[in-house]
Formats: sequence, structure tokens, C-alpha cells
Amino acid sequence: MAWSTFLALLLAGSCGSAVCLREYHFVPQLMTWGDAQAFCRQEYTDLVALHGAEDVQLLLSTADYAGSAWIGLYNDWNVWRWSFNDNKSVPYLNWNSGEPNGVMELCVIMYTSGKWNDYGCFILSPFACYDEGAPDPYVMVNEAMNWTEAQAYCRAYYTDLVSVMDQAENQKIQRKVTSTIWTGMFRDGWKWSDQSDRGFKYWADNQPSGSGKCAVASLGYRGTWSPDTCTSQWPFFCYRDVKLEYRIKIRLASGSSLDPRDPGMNGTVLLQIRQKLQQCGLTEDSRVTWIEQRNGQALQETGK
Ligand SMILES: [Ca+2]
Repeated sequence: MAWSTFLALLLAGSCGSAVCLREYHFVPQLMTWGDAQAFCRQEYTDLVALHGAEDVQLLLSTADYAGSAWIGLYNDWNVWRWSFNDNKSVPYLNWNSGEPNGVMELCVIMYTSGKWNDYGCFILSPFACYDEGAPDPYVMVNEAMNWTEAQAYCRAYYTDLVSVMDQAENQKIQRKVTSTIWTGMFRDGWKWSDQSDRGFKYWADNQPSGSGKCAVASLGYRGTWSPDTCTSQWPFFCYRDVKLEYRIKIRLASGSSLDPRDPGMNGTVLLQIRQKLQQCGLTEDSRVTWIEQRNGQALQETGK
């Protein structure tokens, strides 16, 4: 006897691999970035998000247009994060008078007064690391590094750059500060409207600069990105995820060690199929399920 069954494989959601299809749509109407975002979310999925050279090529081939157009990239300007546990909120701020004031100042230093200033991340400065679990967890490092180097140093030798959750902690750190130091605080920076992030950047030369907090792609310049004022009016690109559904029929030979009457068997086989498909590029947001037949069973005995 043999057993046959139907397996439905649903490929859906946002993904960057070859198995997922994504449509780009060029909208020639002039809109602000915010209006364009609302339009895309209503008519499609969102403003376009670009995660690699293939996405840029697809964008360039979508429109017969050589000007600038909004993409989904924007600068989440007033959102601050701590390097340590960077998904946590920032409950306490202790800015020096007149700060934060920097258009391109994305990282935060602490003065000997304990007050903070947003500062260019490339500037070389001593820094403070956090050593979780140590009796005195605040470690001053008197080597001058830029913020990224300081973060890597603290993560290699301690836990992370120091973070400050309240006034009492700020005072503990301040007592040890003998010169200006990097803290672990940074601006959240450029993000995609759909909140996807794979680290791909395609800025034009010497960008991002200036005070613009929304990004255009310049189609006449290979699709490279530049910041612009969000209230400027440009045409724009939306995307739509295309959901694919495959139905696969598999046949189990009677000599198989699997017993179709074992209630755990369907789950075991499904897991193995999913693992196999993941090796072939199936993404996390895809679903693999059995399709039940009319009698409520996935597996059907088919005879010889
Ligand atoms: Ca500043």
C-alpha cells in the first residue's frame, strides 16, 4: 500500500531571496514624503525598501524617468538608543544647555560636569565601558577612539559602552570622569518605512549630508540616494509583496519507516521538509502546512 498527501507551501511576506517576488510601482504624482508613504500603504504595501544591488536594478528598470523620486528611507531624527540593549527605551536624558544641536552629530559624549552633548561619531575621544556583573561596572578607558572603535573595544573586553538609565547612575559615572568621554548613546538614524533593515546603503558621493531627513533616489545617477527636506514634492516608488502558493504532492512508499497512523508523524515530516527548503533559500516568513482532504486527514491511503 502507499500513502499520498498534499502539502501546501506558502511563500509570502518581505524577503530578499530569489523565491520571493516583489513588485515595484512608480507613481508619477508629486507628493511630500509623508503623503507618498500614506499613498503606498493604502494602494500597495509601503514605500519601496532597497536591500541590495538587484533591488536598485529593479528600481531603475521600473520607471522611464531620470529625475529624483522618494524611496522609503527616512531619518528617525529624535530617537535615541543605547548601544547596550539597544531595543530598550531611553528613560533619562541629561543634555547640556543648547544640546542636542547637531545635524550630523549622531553619537553622545559626557562632559566632566556629567552633562551630555551630541557629537560627531568620527571624533577621537576616551570612553567608558560597562562591565556587567563587576563590583564596579564603570570602566574608564583613556585611549582616544572614534565611537564605533570604542564600541568594538568595550564589546571585546567588557560588555558594551556605558549606558545611563537614571540620575543616580549618571552621578556614579560622572565621579570617575576626568575628561570628555563617549557614552553608548546614539541617534537611531536612517531607517526604511517598512522597518526592514539589511544594512545595505547606496548613498551618492559625500552623502548623507545637510539637514534633509527623507531620501530620494536619483535615477539619472544610477539610482544613488541623497537626503532631502521631507516636505519637498517628488514622484515616488511603492512596492507590493507578491504571495506565492505552491501545492506539492508527496508519496510515501509502504516500506517507509514512517507510520502514517502515528499522530506525530505529520509534524515530523513537515519539519524535515521545512529544513530542506530552508537550505534552498526558503525564508523565515514563509509557511509550510498540510492540506487536509475531505475526510479531515492529510494522508490518504491509495493502494498499490
Ligand atoms: Ca552637539
